[in-house]
Amino acid sequence: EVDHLTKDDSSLESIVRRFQDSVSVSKKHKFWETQPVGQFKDVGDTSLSEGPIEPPTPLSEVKQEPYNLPSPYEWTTCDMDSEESCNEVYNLLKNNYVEDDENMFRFNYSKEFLRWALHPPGYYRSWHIGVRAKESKKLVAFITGVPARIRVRDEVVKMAEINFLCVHKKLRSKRLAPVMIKEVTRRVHLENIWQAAYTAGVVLPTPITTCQYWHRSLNPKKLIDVGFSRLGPRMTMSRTIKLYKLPDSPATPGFRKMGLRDVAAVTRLLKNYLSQFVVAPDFDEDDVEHWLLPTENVVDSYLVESPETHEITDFCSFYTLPSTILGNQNYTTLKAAYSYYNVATKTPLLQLMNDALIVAKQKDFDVFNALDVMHNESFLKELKFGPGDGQLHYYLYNYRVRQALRSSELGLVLL
Ligand code: MYA
Repeated sequence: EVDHLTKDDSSLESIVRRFQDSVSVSKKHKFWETQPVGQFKDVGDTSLSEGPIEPPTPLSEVKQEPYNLPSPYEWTTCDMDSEESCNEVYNLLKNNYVEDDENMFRFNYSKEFLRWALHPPGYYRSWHIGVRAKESKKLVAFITGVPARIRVRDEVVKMAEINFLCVHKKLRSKRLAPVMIKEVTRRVHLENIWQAAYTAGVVLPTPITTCQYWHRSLNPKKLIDVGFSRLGPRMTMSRTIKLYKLPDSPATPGFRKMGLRDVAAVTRLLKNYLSQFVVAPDFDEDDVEHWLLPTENVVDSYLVESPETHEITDFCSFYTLPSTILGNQNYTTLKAAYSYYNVATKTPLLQLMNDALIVAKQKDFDVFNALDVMHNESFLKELKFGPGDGQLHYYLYNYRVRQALRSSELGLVLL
């Protein structure tokens, strides 16, 4: 599986993958060809206008019963407040979710993270969908949606963000995924929502943009030992450790953790910053409180409060997503921080992000990852990030964008 867990670029493999992606536009997509998404045949057709591909249908015309599953399986709604359901989901994903191209690492989203990701303001429990084996009652597949307002140019559109699509390894290639996608679509429609946003490591019809992950080593020795990165040419371990060394504490005066009292100021900063991107979330204070207020081992946010004026001028954040290291004698877990939303109005973005690296190092992360979205390109190389070996494609469902965006025109980070 090629998906959005990437590690340092290993050039031959990534050349092969880029070649495969370039021919994949001619591949048949028996399912995706039937869906209201931009089709490969329409790429470059400027007569097609931007916006919804299909109009909404009256709610009474939305199918009232769930789609049929193959007879050994049944639908279940996963209540993430229940310790037992949350454990089942956690274990399904821990053992069957996204791996890198070479199957060395697998995402290991924590239970606290899953609860946070699935319980934003206005969430629907009915959008947390599981599939069980009827006989054993074992959870064998999962898909989720959460509501979001996403702006595309001047239009704010109610959407579902679809994530955590997972089919047990033993049940792959049986066309379960299309049934799950249709079922989540049906349940989103029942709430009178007709658009969705999602990301995937695979090429499907048709990405609105394609991003690359970049990785900044914080614990280079471990990263090399577990095969996440390699010693560069003409580099020794001790030179490598020195190269990635960081100061013990942040440099910017007034740099501190975000608190509840900062929600209004951070919302203002973020709204203003995100308004420049073609596609970005439309966050209100409730969203900011949920998505950006620090939650231990889930999301970290820092800001700069001017020591003189007490004005809040800059903001940075990252989320915690460890990966299981598959088959290593010495280590079981890779601790990774993922850059989330960052806004610099006074402190240079480079300095702000260097401070983010410093606090991530203090918190014992092994690596800091960032996509080349928003203004991230301006600090990646200088702060010694290296390009990853996989790509992340962004998609919208039932919404056409006239032309693919540059990754720097995207203001959206999905978990
Ligand atoms: S991305 C993360 C996806 N998960 C993983 O990579 C975990 C490991 N892999 C698996 O668990 C399975 O391989 C999955 C596929 C479940 C991915 N997004 O059942 P199949 C198409 C969309 O025989 P399996 C995330 O969570 C594939 O092209 N479609 O295959 C966002 C083919 O269709 P077509 C995908 O390998 C998810 C069909 O499925 C993906 O057993 C967003 C094959 O089905 C993928 N990542 O299972 C979902 N992978 O023939 C879309 C394969 O046409 C949401 N496929 O090429 C759309 C919006 C819905 C809401 C709308 C509301 C209005």
